[in-house]
Amino acid sequence: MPDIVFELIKEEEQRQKEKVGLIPSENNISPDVSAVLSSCLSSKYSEGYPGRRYYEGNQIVDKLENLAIDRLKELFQVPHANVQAYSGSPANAAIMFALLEPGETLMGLQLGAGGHLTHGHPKVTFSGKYFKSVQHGLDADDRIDFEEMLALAYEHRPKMIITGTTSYPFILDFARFQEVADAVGAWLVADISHITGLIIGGEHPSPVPYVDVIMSTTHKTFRGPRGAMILATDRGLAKDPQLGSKIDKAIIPGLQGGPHDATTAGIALAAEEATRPEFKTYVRQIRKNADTLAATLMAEGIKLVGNGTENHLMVVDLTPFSEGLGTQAAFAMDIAGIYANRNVIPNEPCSPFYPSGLRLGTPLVTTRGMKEAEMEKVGRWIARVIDIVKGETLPIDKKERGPFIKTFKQKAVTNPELLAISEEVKAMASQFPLFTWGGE
Ligand code: DSN
Repeated sequence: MPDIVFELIKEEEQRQKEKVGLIPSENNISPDVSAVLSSCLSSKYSEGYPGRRYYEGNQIVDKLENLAIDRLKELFQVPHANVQAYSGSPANAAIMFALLEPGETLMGLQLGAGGHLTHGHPKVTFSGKYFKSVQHGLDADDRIDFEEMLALAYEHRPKMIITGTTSYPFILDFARFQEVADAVGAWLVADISHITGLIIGGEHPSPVPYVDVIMSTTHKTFRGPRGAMILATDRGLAKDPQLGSKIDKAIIPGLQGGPHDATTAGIALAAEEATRPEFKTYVRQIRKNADTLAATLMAEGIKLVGNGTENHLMVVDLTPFSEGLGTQAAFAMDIAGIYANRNVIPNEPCSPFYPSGLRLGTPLVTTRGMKEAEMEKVGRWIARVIDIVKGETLPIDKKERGPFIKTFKQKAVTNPELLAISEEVKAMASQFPLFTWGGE
């Protein structure tokens, strides 16, 4: 009799097949990468780096790690790559550990403006607690305010500026970040986790000529296993020839123990997959799907931050209906078969826990083989869900919010209109496999 774990995995697979996943940071890996992840490599220990391990028996693992490193160096045209960080947050911690002393100044984009927790979010994160954090924001058009950023940089003289976003729907202008960093002599780090695949596929400009260090998770648009890469550029090594070695030492012995060798091999394979012509087609389709979804939502009267998207994601601004509607809308969408995440909007009027927005992205649905026609349907379903929940206004009294959401959820799970949409979504989504090369 199979263990309950296998039953639950089957259930999860069914859930993924029947629903439409719009979380912009999620993607499905190829069957080959999946096979690598469950291979014998996951049993090995290999602390250290190729050729200098603390454990024996790493002859093959050394070859695999060198392969991953060489493929990434070739793909991004950079002189140094590290593939051992367990994921994006530890990788950002390693870069800071390598280049900053505790108490030195770090600058990053505010979380509410589309930045990431590890980019110096104050008080609650290591990046905001152990370093002096300066956070920059957006202009009146919800785009990065480079004038404000430059003024803050002159005032606070950060030793490191980290660029990168998790809910910013526009192209990042790395040349402008470089101008700010150079004006104050700061290290410039680009966290491209969300847009790596777009960069490889030519749908977003590359940061390589402009920045010193690049960090990316490997499981978002890169479509590999859950992990991270840290790359040092020629520009970075020209500033400090020890940059690569400082990053490697920050990973081990600085922060981590043994690397996850199956992940390393999966990154090597994903790097090869990303060189194939079909990856370019896939990435182009991510963009087409994002444009179509954005256009459909706006045609249905739904407001988007920045009135659209220039990348793989968009942020719905629900404030024309009600402030703090994100939780209700995201929950109701899930009941209707479309899962995404609630998100803050620029100048969030409510709170990060009860935000006023939704974040939607197209990398995963594009991997499943969905195209413009499906995005139009998905956009119309989302509009119907929002229409159903738009009157579910969050109480002003903070004490009443928890009980209100609890009651709302109890009602939503049996809401016949949401359940009717979920049947339509299921009929459509079930026709698509979990993985295709996408866009062909
Ligand atoms: N969890 C990632 C995202 O959803 O964007 C960032 O860490």
